[in-house]
Formats: sequence, C-alpha cells, structure tokens
Amino acid sequence: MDDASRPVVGIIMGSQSDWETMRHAAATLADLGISFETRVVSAHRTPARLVEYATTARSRGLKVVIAGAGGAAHLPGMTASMTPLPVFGVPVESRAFKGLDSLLSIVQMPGGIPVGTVAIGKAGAINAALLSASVLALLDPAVATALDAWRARQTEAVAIAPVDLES
Ligand code: RP5
Repeated sequence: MDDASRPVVGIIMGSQSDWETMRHAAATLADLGISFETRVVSAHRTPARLVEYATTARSRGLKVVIAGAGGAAHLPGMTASMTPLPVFGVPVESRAFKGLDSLLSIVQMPGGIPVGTVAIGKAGAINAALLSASVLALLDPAVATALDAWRARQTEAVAIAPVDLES
C-alpha cells in the first residue's frame, strides 16, 4: 500500500447495525479525498479485537479514530483509553431511548481520557468526519483545500428563500 492510500482515519463501530449511521462518516471522508478504513469492533462482543485495534492504531499510521456505538456505548471511551490519537465518538440512535443512552455513555468521560462527542445519528457521523478533516488539515494542505471547498459548496447550496415542497 502506498502512502497516499494508507488509511489515516479509522472508522469503527460496535455492530453491523451501526453502519447505516456510520456510512455517512465514510461518505464525507470520501468526498474530501481522505483515506480511511472501516471495521466492526465491539467493546462487549469482541474485546480482544478492540484491544488489538486501539493499541496498534497509531503505529499503523492512523491519525484519528471515529468510533460509533449505541446503547451502552463503551467503544469510543475504551478506544480512547488505549490510544493517544484523537477519538471522536458518534452516539448511534438506539431503539429504546432514541440515542440518549448512547450520548450519555459516550460524552460523560472521566477527566484524563477525552472523547470528542458529536450529535446523535447521521449529523454526528458527518460532523465526526469533518472534525477529523479539520485535525488533518492542520498539517496537510491538500486536506485543508478540500475542506475549504466542501464548506464553500455547502454555503452555496443554501437557498436565499424557502420554497414550497410537495408533501
Ligand atoms: C452496540 O449495541 C452497538 O454499537 C449497536 O449500536 C447496539 C446494538 O447492536 P446489535 O444488537 O444491533 O448488534 O454495541
């Protein structure tokens, strides 16, 4: 694998069922031309996989980890406990509590082990990708240019006035 295609962002999620949310992080990174990998890593069902992933993340060349989980969402915090890389936690919307359980599980970290927690669901997944881009842009001019262009396109896409939509 050459340097350009080596993943710099790791997107991990607790279950296949989280992919519907986390695919928006992947799509946003792809839009920005940022290389990433995706893995299912469960803090509860595959703890050994989690330890292996988190403890080798930096040495494998990752710069940022985006971790999504729902319910008793321990994946982002446990990942952050085992890597010095920035970890952004995405609370996945749960059936029982609409993601409030996920949000509180992820956001309320003890001092010393930070997880940058974003909004519940799709918006959070997109924003975790954009925050990752902001971090990478500090040292990578190509990412900075791509992020500036992405934001300009978003601004241009906002209409001046609302229109009636068919319902
Ligand atoms: C969490 O439990 C996962 O992150 C997922 O959001 C939730 C439900 O998982 P499944 O039962 O759908 O596999 O660990």
